[in-house]
Amino acid sequence: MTKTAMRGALIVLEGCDRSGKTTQSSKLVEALNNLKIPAKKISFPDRSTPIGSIINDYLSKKIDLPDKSVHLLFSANRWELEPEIRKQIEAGVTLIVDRYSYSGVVFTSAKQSIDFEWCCGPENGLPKPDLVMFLKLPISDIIKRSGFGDERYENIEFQNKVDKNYEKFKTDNFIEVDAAQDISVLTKNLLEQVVKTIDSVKNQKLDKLVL
Ligand code: 2DT
Repeated sequence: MTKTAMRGALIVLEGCDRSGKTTQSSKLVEALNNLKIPAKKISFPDRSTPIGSIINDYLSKKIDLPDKSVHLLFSANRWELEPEIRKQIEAGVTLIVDRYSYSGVVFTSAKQSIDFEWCCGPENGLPKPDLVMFLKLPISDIIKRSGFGDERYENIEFQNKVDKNYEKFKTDNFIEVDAAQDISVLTKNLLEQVVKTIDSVKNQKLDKLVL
């Protein structure tokens, strides 16, 4: 990266299952590209890698794994993409990330007897998102959305715990957005935040995550 080049932003969408993250991240990339802003989408877990394939087997209940071991696999799945994330951001590409370290921590720590602090450890040092948008939807709405119940973790009791755990992350660059809005209105509102962030971080260094 030359001294004058501007970096892209690292933007994360978080929320409970079926809150609309995947739809919105695709729509955001499309909207940014329409504005001639280079942007790409990535998703965690990335099920296309060897580690991601084990995670996929675990989520689809083909295999069982000890809780701490699967937590470390989710984290390793992010670390295996870390060089690519840095490369893209430095090349001026904005990345819209569907789930990140926050999902890692809130899901594992919703399990019994797994300490929140322990869950944060392996995430520290990853690229720090410039903005995290938490798509908030009442659990009663989430369970009505199609597909809920097919994979591991997709039950009301667990999603309630996950929802509560997200509260622990609400700091300055972690904002909550009402996900019950009309899809295109929601995209417009998210896009506004993303464009503002891209502009405000373009000359800043990409930080390291500390949870
Ligand atoms: P998707 O339905 O979004 O593919 O997520 N999960 C995800 C974790 O437990 N730890 C993590 O680090 C990540 C990224 C959340 C699949 C499920 O995997 C959970 C739901």
